Amino acid sequence: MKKLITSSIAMITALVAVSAQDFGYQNPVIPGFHPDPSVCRVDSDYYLVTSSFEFAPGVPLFHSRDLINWEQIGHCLTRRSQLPLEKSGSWCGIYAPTIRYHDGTFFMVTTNVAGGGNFIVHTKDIRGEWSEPAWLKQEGIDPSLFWDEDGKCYLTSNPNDGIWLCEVDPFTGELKSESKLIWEGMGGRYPEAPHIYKKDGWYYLMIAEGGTEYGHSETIARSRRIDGPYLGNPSNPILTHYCQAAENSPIQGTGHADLVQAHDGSWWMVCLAFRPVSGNNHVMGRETFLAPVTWPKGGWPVVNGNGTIALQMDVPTLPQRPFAKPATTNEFDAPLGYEWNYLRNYDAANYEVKGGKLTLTASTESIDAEGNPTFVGRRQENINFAAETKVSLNGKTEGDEAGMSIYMKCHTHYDLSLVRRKDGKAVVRLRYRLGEMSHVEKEVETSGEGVTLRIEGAAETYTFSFSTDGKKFETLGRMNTRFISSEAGGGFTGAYVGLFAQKTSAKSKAKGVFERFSYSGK
Ligand code: 6LW
Repeated sequence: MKKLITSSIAMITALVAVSAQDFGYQNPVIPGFHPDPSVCRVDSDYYLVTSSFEFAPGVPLFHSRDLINWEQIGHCLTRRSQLPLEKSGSWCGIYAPTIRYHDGTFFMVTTNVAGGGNFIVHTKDIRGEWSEPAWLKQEGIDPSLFWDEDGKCYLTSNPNDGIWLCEVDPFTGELKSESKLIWEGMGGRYPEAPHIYKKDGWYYLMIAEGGTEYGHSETIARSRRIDGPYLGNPSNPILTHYCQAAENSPIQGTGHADLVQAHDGSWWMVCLAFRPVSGNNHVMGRETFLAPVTWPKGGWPVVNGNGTIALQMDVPTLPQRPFAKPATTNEFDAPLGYEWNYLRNYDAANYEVKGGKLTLTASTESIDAEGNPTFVGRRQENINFAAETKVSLNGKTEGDEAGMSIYMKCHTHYDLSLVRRKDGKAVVRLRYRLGEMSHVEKEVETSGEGVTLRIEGAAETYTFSFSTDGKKFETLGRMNTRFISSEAGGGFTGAYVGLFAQKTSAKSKAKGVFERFSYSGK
């Protein structure tokens, strides 16, 4: 009897310990275009970075206290000297970063493809500015850093379709040893995203294979010496949705992962994946997901039991510590938050937030080209959402334009805008740019003053409508999500809801005046 009572008490205690707050979470943990996540821990604080390609500032930086709830606290690359993006389209610019903390300093290593290659920046103040780049001579993408117990720092990246290692000075970028090929993976194409971890006397080398698409997977090897030989895990891959168990999963393309040991000793993995919306198409780019990992002493890590993940994760978690939810409406009464991004080497003088208005000075560089248009946008984070803004077109020259766009990349976007026509009239216009095709779907005459534009997103379509009194909306058209998907348009990025202003005449002084902006996921 005594035994029964004792075990009942133990059971109740266990149930209380795993309270609602320590169990279950929703994937993706960072929704919207946030690929190539890398994570590090400082005591019970976690920091995560993702890639940013042609967008500026570069490398979004997040903070969490439970690995589930993330708050953006800035960007690592905020200055032109750290982020030359003149040649960057959505296949180029800033690729996969790695973040690490060593001896009181944070390090972030990444690649500027077509803009100088691999480099490291560092800071002691995670909420402050990062250093100037220390450029690295080892090529390949997806650089990562690892400090061994003797204090030596090692760089890995993937030149020539293999994982190469060398010793590096993380402050100067000087390579202190010859680069050595240490693993070529399990035979999947594109061995990349290497990270080294040390545990129980083994060096573990985890990489991604298969490319960032449906065959994406995560594999792992280990060695007693940092420079190999590395032997693959017989149970590879440790994460993939390219398998029968995940054939019908709403999550696909899992891979490009990083591991972290939490402050309670548990292991976790962050990885990228995408959510196909209509058939085999995804529009939000690759997003950041979280999975629990069991890693027995002397053994191999196992990701969420069977190497797959779900949207609803019914697993024990760290004590959950959410942040306040961001407001859905921006009244433009404060500087734009970190969720707003610009394109390439944007001209800051073209953007003004003042007196409840965002004023965009139109540029002759159009959002259809890989230049520096006047564009500022935030990510589409939900399959179903509504975005709204009120805009006036301040310009009387033919070709003046200001509006809101579903922007995937310069050759892939749907635009709902106010445009000044040749006859001097202002119209609200729905247009698409899809590859070589540019087409005006519909135009309706308006005053060009105080027009509310609305875009609603759903799995299959975007619906574009406008209102002149803010109450009665007229639908201009519906566009298929499929045509702007990564599968159709290419590129490494994901959909933004963007505000823009452009002009065709250099003499025009056109501006787009936006009075508020709202985005809400459904
Ligand atoms: C990333 C690499 C990848 O650097 O895509 O195919 C690149 N996988 O790991 C851009 O995200």
